Amino acid sequence: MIVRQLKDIIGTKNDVDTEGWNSRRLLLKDDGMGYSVHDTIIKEGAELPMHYKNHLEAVYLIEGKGEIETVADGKVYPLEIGTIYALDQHDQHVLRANKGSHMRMVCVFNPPVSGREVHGPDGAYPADI
Ligand code: 9YT
Repeated sequence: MIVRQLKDIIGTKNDVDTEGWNSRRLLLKDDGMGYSVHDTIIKEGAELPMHYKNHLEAVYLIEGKGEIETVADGKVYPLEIGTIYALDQHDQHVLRANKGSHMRMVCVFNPPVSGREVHGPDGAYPADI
């Protein structure tokens, strides 16, 4: 069994901090679960265009407020605590944290993230690295 605590991940290589988000990877590909689980902070006021062409991602909001826009149809969905969204169509999207509010989200990726990915110019993570 794997037992981990967020406090043991903070400040390690599995704590990935970028301009718009900070992803603490709780479970990764090498853990062998078939998915990865991340505790992610979307920073206050951030606007993040993303397109996970090679992954399915589900995201559950546990702190803060914001919105998500699906690029194909321009629909905007408010995000508040208790909202889950699942990018079941590999939906191209823009994630926004409200001004004055970060968002904290539990993210699950299938296939799992290895921890070595960076977003490409197209907003995707590469497949299976
Ligand atoms: C919610 C989201 O897509 N955030 C970007 C970072 C990503 N979740 C990651 O690698 O943890």
